[in-house]
Amino acid sequence: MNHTDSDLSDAADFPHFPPGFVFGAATASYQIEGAATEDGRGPSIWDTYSHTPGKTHHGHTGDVACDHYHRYPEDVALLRDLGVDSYRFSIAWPRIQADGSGAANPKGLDFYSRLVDSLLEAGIEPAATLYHWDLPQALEDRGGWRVRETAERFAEYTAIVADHLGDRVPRWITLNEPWCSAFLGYSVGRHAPGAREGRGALAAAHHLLVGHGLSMRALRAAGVREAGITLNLDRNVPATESDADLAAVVRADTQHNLVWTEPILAGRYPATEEETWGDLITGQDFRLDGDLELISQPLDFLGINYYRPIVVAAAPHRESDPAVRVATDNRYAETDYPGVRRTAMGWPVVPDSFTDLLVALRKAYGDALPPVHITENGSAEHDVLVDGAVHDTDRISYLEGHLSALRAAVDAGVDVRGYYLWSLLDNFEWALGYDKRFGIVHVDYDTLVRTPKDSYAWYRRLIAAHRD
Ligand code: IFM
Repeated sequence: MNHTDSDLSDAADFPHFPPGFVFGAATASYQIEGAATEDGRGPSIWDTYSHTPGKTHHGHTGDVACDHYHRYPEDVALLRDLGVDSYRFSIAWPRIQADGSGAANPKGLDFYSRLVDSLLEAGIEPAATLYHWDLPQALEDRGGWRVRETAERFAEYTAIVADHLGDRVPRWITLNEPWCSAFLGYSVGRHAPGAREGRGALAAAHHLLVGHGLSMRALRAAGVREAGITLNLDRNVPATESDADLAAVVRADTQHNLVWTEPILAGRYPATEEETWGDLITGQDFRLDGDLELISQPLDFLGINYYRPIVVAAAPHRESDPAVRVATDNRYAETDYPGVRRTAMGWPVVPDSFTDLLVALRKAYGDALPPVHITENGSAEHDVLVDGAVHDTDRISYLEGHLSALRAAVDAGVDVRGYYLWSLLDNFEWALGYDKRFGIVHVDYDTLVRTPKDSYAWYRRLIAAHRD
């Protein structure tokens, strides 16, 4: 360690959580693993997308990433020294089934088996996400999430993995942030597979929900301890109190939040979907009888990823582009949060909105809201590595603010059971490549050397303060 713990704020200042609260750190397969063509891994939509010229920052790909596939023992040692209770990672579907169907690839299963065993040896509970966006390309070639078959294949893949690891992995997450898969992937086109469609994106959203339901069934059949889903829910704030801006917030809430929370938590489609999507959602043929029952089966927990609020303002409607209408309707825009610091992503730092989001969710769903795990929260900052140290005070202050805000939500009656910091390592930030650093451990992408940042020591002390 290149810093002293005494450089950092006192444990008495740390936000405190109830006994049993889970502290964790999170990563995802394509963002850290590398080894993209090794041991029978097939191509995913992110391999295709990142290798397509112009799609990612400087053409970056996940071919090597943090080389976690080979260096996982070092990363598990970092987690052990950090003192986390749990580590959230994702499983790359194309390592298990190269083309998304059929027999399992034993080498792919072995990798996750070794990872899980080494976590357990280090006293860390594994938390596995089954889908963090790396869809086998072969399934995309057959329609991807636009078609129900992908949801059915996802259930088969879930069964294989749960059969193999279900006895050792206590916490399972079906999907990570289906909003990004459906809308960034099939409507805005900024994520793989890079499609720009209207109805296709809405069909993808529905089939992701169906895939979640089928995957939950497979996890139950395998007898896993806890199963849930992770949503990136937005706190949409109106730019003004004008009717137009308030109506834009209703649409933004529908497009980002209600499209998931209504079917999953309440077993219904959003009442505001027609005013939001108009003829794109009416008369659709992808919803089948029984789907809502499947999608709304009870969860053991709801995972929530939260980073920033969004200011929503009515903006001119571009009828000509149904793809954009689906995800954003082009009627809301992110406007400035004056006087607020922004992270390296340009995201405003407003911790109170984290409390507001959680309290509003509890109010909206009452006892139908299952216990919550914050499965991601963190910030990308303009880190500099000097003399073997990264003094990332901005990240520490972001984390301090958001953990205090989380504590306020707990005090307000939201049943929050855990917090997973995003991210353990600097990693491949999707279309932004390696330009944005979210890690509490710095990764030198030339040498792959890991260097814990000051935020790592801060988080370690916070966790230790809960053990006393
Ligand atoms: O890096 C991503 C992660 O894969 C999903 N949630 C948001 C993070 C930061 O953008």
